[in-house]
Amino acid sequence: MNSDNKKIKTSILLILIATAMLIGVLGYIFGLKRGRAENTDEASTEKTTTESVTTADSEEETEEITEEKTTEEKTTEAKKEDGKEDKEEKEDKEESKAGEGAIYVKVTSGAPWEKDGGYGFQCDVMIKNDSSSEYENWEIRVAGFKDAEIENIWNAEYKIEGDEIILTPVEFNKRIAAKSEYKDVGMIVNVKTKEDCKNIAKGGTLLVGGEVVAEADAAEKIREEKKQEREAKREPRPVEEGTPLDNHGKLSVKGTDIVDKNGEKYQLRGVSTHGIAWFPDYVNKDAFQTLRDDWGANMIRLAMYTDEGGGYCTDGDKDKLKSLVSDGVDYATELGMYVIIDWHVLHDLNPMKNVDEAKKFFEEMSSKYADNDNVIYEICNEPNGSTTWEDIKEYADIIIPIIRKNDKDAIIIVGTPTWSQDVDTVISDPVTGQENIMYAVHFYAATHKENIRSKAKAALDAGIPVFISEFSICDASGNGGIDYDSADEWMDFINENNLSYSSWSLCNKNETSALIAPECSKTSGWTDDELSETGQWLKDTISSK
Ligand code: IDC
Repeated sequence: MNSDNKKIKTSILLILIATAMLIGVLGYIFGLKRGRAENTDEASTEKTTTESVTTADSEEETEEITEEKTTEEKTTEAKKEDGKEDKEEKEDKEESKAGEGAIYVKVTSGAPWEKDGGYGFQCDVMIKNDSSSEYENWEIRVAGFKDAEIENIWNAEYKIEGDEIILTPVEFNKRIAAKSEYKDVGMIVNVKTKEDCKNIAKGGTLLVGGEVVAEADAAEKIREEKKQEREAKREPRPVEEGTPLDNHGKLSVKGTDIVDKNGEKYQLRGVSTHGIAWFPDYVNKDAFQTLRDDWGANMIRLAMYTDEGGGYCTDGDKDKLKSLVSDGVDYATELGMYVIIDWHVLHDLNPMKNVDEAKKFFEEMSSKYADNDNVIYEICNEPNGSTTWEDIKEYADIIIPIIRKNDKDAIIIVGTPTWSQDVDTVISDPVTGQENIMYAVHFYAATHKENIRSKAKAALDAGIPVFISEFSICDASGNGGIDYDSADEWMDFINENNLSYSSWSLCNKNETSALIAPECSKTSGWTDDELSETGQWLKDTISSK
């Protein structure tokens, strides 16, 4: 019995020990699990931040992130001072830094081609993972596919659900590794109408495990939103019966306004050619007619470079250039449009450099067009370099009397220093003893903003008439991104002050300011799809109030 009791006691003891050990082990495992769970929470917080970076349309979100960094930087600095920055903390910091990147998805669709009575286009999808997290089992949803046919697809599986196509990985791209990029997912899509092309594949959403982690390329979305905003607030300009010239006749300057033959305020809204030496094909009657009838433009500016390669005062063919100007004026006249003859000073910096050629040119032009009510002379596009208003005025005082000898009252636009940005320099010393003189302000909305508007405002307040004879909505190089907000601010300013404007430039050069899409070779009769993004914006802008 005794030995039995001993056995029982030993067994109980063993059971107790085992239970204690089990509790210990369970506790450990549970603790580990909790730790993991907390880590997962951290990871998902990190993902949310990543997402907000990705979809950050609002400046606030971006600012928040910058602020976080600053605090982190500050803490690091303080730690450095204390000499406390140990290895572990350093690792932590590196890890969170690495985690700051975002995951992006971009959906682009190429220009459509005609096919079997419908249209085909290529759609490319790119995923870029700048973060330190790895993603698995992704899917991308892209809208507009209800009636689309997928002719061919590469590096993804697909199914169409409702209006969306759902793209999922094939074997090799299941895992999106940290700091990686997949840009070889794409497809050939067939649709029935041009309208379908407009509504398909405009953005998309990336999901991982059913959760949205990124919205497609924000730029594309913003562009669409802006277009819709414009369309919503757009009040179409009534189509004029008869031509602008028939209705408004000879223009003159009254105060800071252009007024028409009836003394009513009038606004010229037009398009500038690129250099006519380089893009002569756009000087054609059909092109001007398209701009008049489809866009509602009432003016064309003929830009003739003076000092660049092919320019009038360098190696350009003077007769050919003059006959292009003459053709341009004729087409505008036949169509009842106003026309600016622009002596496109740029590389010459100071208009005095080629003043002798300018004298001959404007003598010839003004005697030829003395009786035209629609011709406007722009005597120096953009003086720049160290050219001062005094230099320009010296030039204007030579050229204006030459024009006036023949053409008593045409509007003459005088350029201003610093690429026609410094119109405020005119205030203290404008051209005197002459009527119908205006001063150029040029802007490129992504570069020039309130700093230039305030100069224009100062000039207007001082009674100096301003003409926006050249502008675009990209940056000053004529290229780069479009700044729609700045463009809106400029258009409000322009309309509030009844300023006339013409936009750079009528050509299909592969630069943002070109109004025609680079792949379109037509020189008139463009459909909206054949316009560049700037062209579409300008058309919407001119054709609305
Ligand atoms: C640019 C053209 C570009 C051309 C260049 C030549 O867009 O294709 O190669 O001239 O120098 C201006 C000028 C205008 C510029 C334009 C964009 O009046 O001639 O055109 N710009 O840089 N002023 C500000 C911008």
